[in-house]
Parts: sequence; C-alpha cells; structure tokens
Amino acid sequence: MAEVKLFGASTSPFSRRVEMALKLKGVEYEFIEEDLKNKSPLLLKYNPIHKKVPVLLHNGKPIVESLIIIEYIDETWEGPSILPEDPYERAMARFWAKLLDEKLLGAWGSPFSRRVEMALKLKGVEYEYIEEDLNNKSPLLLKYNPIHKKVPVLVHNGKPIAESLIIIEYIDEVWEGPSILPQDPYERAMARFWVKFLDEKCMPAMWKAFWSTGEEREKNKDEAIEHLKFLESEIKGVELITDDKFPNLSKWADEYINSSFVKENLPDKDKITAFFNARIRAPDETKYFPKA
Ligand SMILES: N[C@@H](CCC(=O)N[C@@H](CS)C(=O)NCC(=O)O)C(=O)O
Repeated sequence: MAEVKLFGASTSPFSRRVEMALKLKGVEYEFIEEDLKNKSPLLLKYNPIHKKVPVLLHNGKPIVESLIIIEYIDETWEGPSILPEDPYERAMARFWAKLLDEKLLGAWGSPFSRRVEMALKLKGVEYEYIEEDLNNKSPLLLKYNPIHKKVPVLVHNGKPIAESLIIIEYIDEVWEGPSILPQDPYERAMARFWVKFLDEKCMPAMWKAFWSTGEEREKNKDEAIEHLKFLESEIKGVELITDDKFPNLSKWADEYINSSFVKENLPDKDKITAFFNARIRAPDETKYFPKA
C-alpha cells in the first residue's frame, strides 16, 4: 500500500483542508503534528522554500502548498471529485480558494504591520504576506482599506480587517493559542487604554520630535517627554528614552527587544537605519519605506 503522511498543525486551516480532501477520498494517512514554533528537520527538508505546513508525503515524495496538494489528491485517488470537471468552473474554484486564504498586506518597516505579524506568529497562524509599496499602493490595498489606505490589512476568509489594534483583537478572538490581551475585563480595558495612548499620543509626539528642527524640535521633545512620563510610571534616536530619565521604560524596552520572539520579528536594523538617515536628508522624497 502507498505510504501517505501529512505534516500539519491542528491550528492550521491549510492542514485542515488537506485532511478533509484525504478523508473525502477515503485515503489512509499518518498525521504528523508539527510545532510551528520549533519546526522539525523533516518539515524543513521537505518544504525548504516556504518552511510551512501542510506537506503531503506520498511514496516518499513531498508535495507542498495546500491548494496544490488538494489538486494532487483529486487527481491521484478515486472517489468524489473535489474540483469541478468543467475547466471554467475549475478556474473559478481555484480563484475563490486563493482569494479566501489568509493574507496580510504590510510594509517591512511599519511598526503597525510588525505587531500584527507578531500576533499571527504567536498564535501559529499560517498566512501569505504581501509587501506593499506605500509610494505606489496596490489596487488590492485601496480596495481593502479604502478609508485609510494604510497597512496593515488582514484578509480572513476573503474579508478585510484594517487598523492594527482591531486586527490584533480579532486574531486573539478567532485563533486559539496564547492570549494576547489579558482575560480580566479591567486588565483588558487598561491594555487597550495604554496602547491607544501609545499610538495616539506618544508615537505622534515622538515622530514630530524626530522630524522637526531647532526650537520646534525642543517643543516637540518636551511634549513627547511629558507623554513618556505617564508610560514610565505605568510600567514601573533623538535621546528621548534614556536610562536616567526613564529607567523603567528603558528596562522594559531592552527586555522587549531582547526577547527572542520579538528579535526575530523586528525589521532589519541596518535597513531601517538607512531609511531614517535618508529621510532625515530628504524628508519629502522618502516619506515611506521603500519596497522591500
Ligand atoms: N492606526 C493605523 C496606522 C497604520 C499606519 O499608519 N500605516 C502606515 C505605515 S507605518 C501607512 O500605511 N501609511 C501609508 C499612508 O499613510 O498613506 C494602524 O494601527 O493600523
């Protein structure tokens, strides 16, 4: 009997759809659960390009990418057809299946995209990442986020969700895995309060302090420092967050960026430094991160 193995993850919808196809055809298979945070050497060997589940191993030969695997299953085993017979209907089925995959429209240097990527990875969600050129936004981005026209946008089951904080709460509610927000309603409210404060007060003030000069910069710096003081007491470039002025914040920031998970998901340091240096030299021409 032919040997069929499926390397998958129970949290992955892509693995699940392959399992359904195998079951529909009545194929016997061995399921090998992968830990997506600690991928096995076999998974990396069989899917060296994407390093993702699912991988179907049939007679020792690996097939990757769930939609390709499903078509392979349909063509290899008898039983109820998965794809329609008619070529046009088949093309349509492929179109809709591809559209429904989880997608994240992001930009490599965007802290808002990065935080969503971290949330997806924390939950072990498989997704397709689409890098946007913010200087030349794609029709897909404009279609999915016509109001703000910004990244990130998460597309789940063909439906777009915009605004990083809303996306993160959505991810937290939809996928199992470690909780992102605290369970306790009051703690959740507090987490929302501080992140809103960070996004709406601290980041814009720090941003303005970075890009202004002279007197204007001093004024913006003072404003940023006022906001940071609140953060500092809460969590007991331009020299803003220094050890002497903000010891708690500084310690927290060090611990945050030195945790292996965060480190892996931060943008490349040289690339982001080059972007900021270019922006300081020519602020108008380099408004957005260049395409990765
Ligand atoms: N509040 C939004 C902010 C997103 C945001 O500002 N994204 C920037 C990249 S860092 C963007 O897409 N900018 C394009 C633009 O402003 O046209 C969120 O949290 O998602």
